[in-house]
Amino acid sequence: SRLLDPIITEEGVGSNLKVSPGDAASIASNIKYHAEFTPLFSPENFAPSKAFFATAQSVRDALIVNWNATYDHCEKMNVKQAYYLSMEFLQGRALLNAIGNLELTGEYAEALQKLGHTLETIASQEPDAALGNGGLGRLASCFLDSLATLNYPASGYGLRYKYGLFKQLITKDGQEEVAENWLEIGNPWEIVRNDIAYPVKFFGKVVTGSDGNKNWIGGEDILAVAYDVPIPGYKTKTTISLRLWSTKVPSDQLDLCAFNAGEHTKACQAKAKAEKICYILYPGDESEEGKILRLKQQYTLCSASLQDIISRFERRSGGNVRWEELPDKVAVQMNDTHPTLCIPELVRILMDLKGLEWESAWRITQRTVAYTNHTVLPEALEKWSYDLMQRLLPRHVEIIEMIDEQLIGEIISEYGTSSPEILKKKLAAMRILENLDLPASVVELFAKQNVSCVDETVEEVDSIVEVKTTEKDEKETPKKKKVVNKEPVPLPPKMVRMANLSVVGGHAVNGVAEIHSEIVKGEVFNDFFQLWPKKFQNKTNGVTPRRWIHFCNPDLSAVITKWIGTDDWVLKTEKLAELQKFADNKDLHIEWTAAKKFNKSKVASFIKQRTGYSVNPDAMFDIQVKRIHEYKRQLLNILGIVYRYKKMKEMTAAEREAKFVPRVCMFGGKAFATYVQAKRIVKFITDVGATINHDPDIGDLLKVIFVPDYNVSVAELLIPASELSQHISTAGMEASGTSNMKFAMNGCVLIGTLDGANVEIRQEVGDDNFFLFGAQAPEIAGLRKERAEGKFVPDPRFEEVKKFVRSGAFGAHNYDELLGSLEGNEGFGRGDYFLVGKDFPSYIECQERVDEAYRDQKRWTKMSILNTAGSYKFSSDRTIHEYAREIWNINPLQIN
Ligand code: HBZ
Repeated sequence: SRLLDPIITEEGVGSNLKVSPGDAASIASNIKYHAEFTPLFSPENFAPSKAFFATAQSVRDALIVNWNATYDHCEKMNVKQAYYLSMEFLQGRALLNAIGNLELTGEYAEALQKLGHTLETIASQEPDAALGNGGLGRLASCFLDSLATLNYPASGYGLRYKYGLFKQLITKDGQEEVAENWLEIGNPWEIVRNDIAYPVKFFGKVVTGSDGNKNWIGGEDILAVAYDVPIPGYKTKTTISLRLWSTKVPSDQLDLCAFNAGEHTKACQAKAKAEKICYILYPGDESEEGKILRLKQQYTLCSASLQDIISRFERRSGGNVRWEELPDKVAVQMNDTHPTLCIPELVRILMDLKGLEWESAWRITQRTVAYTNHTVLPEALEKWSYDLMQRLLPRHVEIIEMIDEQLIGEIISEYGTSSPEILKKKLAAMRILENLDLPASVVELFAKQNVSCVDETVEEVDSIVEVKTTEKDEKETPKKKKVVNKEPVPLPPKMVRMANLSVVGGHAVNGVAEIHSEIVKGEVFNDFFQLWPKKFQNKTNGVTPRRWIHFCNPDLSAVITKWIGTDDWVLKTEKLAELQKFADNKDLHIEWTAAKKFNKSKVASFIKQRTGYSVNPDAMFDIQVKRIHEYKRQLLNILGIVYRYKKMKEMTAAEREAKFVPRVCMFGGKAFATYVQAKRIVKFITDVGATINHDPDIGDLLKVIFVPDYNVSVAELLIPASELSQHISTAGMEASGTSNMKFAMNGCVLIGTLDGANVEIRQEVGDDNFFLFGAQAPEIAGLRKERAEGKFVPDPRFEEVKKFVRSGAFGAHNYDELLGSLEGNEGFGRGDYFLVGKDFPSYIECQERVDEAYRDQKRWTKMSILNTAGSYKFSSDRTIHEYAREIWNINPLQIN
């Protein structure tokens, strides 16, 4: 078995310098060795970028030993293993994390010093691995860190995108996107495994053999090749794998005749087609081509990973494969619906390739797979066109039809046929296939009872059309609008509902914070919850305390360790609670504020260098960093700032200084490239900043900074320096949020709504240490209705702010479309779906309470300490233990 999976590297073979031993001198010589023996690099050419590469390779040597040992041990023990399937892993940089986990930070710093560099400069050379969009991808990366640290037998599967998330430039027009070629200098962490490659098919057709077996033939064939990345645990040998698939054409498919005849483009067509699958993270999917590409990506991930998992299972079964035991050895976790094709793919492999009957294939699949939901926004629940999917994956659609039929049977047996109207509603809500004919038996049943099979709500004269809240974006909340449609009503499109398929095909479904899991049960999947209440669980998200406090905030970590008396808290975060008893201690206050101040000064220099603005590190650092989205309400934040600015302008200098605490308000985050309204918000923030930051009346009292190109590395810098952070989504819309946890851990006080994990954070840190405002989730539907009926009376301060913006205070730009989103339904009005106007008064009043609290630095420092002390629940170690026990049924496996 050693030959099949373990990692054999070329560089180290036969060299006694292969593995970094623990002291600085040998580390330095190992780094030099790599610099010398890597093409293009030499010890003479020891510029920082080369030094980074050689350093990373020397770290990788050390990791490989543990990596192989971990793999061998799992192979030998043949225990149940978890596989985390995700289209996104937002890894960020790896160097400091790896040497920190190996406990070699000091030694590496010293070694690099001997070579004329600082560890900090060398680490900053590493490009961020940004194979994700935001919270969902970063959660996957935190989970890998915890899995390795806690010695769980597990690994991650994803795609190796050549271009990750775009680089964001901020120009006078707002956000501009530029492709980020993160692999340009090569990736020292990955190992290409040409020995591990699986065929993946698209299109083609299904034929039934003489034995009755289904064969999927023809179409396009590609190969998925494994690239392995080591994930070291903290203070443990366990080093697990992140296996990323890259696509290529099978070698026999180069059209040699065409090539030799000079038709080079034609000859390379198949190659280009195969390779483009892994070209970019989240290709735009408005066009048909874009949709096909995204679906190809999803299927590649599912198919290659499952083939890999199955072949490992077969190998470890040693010639005695008992398929019923697959769920005793394998747990597959689907990170949202993007890997849902795992379900029909596993059924296909079991039935068509391994010869199982439908019943057992289906039972095994259900016991193996589980699904995590990350959103309640209905428009983000993935659906695919049935016709498109049937073309691309004809056999999978047949299997999905079988699953749908089985589900229909279960619904009928649960609800009976005595109330056909209820049954009809249940079928419409729960079926996987939307707008597809019911099986003949059900049609007959309804016919007998005189119930129409057609959904009358769609047949009514006025058809319902979906009006997107912005011109293009798919992911936004559509508003239903009635329009008179004289044309014959087109047939509603046939769709495959991936979320329903995930709920039906998985044995567990979980939300990512308590409030979110309740909404999942009570609203999003309520019909399924009624049918299978035991399937539904909550797993509140968490973040790794290694990256998100210990490594990114070494100064505060040292203070914590000193006061708790041990650095155990990095693994046992419940020990952070011990800080509570020192929350009033003067000496701790001095050390705590000094650490924060140091981090703030670093951020001030960074801001100067990135934006040209000078900010005062003594001002309050108020930060909102996250994807730009209307529901996250960056607009509420910036309008609050505009209100503050207007009030300042109306006062004398003395009044201003007496009333307001100096603040640096920072924003960061990327808008989806086609999300027009989000891009308008970015532009507006930068316009407001350009005015305020140059206003001599205001000086250091208020600065507004948009930090360009927010990513994991920028977060690692900003979060430790933050004092107030904003998590102000419309209640009920943010599934969890995870940056809120990182901020709290780093002693930042939160201002927020009762949404996502804010609810639990507030519970843990205490009501007095959290600034709460805004409408609550159960009120939201009623408030929207009130607005739609024209009954909402906006606060005069909200009207005042909009008027001020429209008066040209921030330039002559026309903000009608932006501000219209917050107003009625006429003209640019879009009805303020996210209730910015409703929450505005309570938000600005809450901000006044923030100022008051900050003025009392003793009180503020205490709040800061109590946030760190109360954040222990939000370690991803806790989350992973819960998944392991309650969903995966796996146990830690310590290697010696
Ligand atoms: O997942 C986020 C949630 O918004 C956030 O509340 C939660 O904390 C986090 C982790 O559970 N969701 C995302 O980040 N979602 C995506 O990035 C996404 C990506 C591709 C899609 C849809 C959503 O097609």
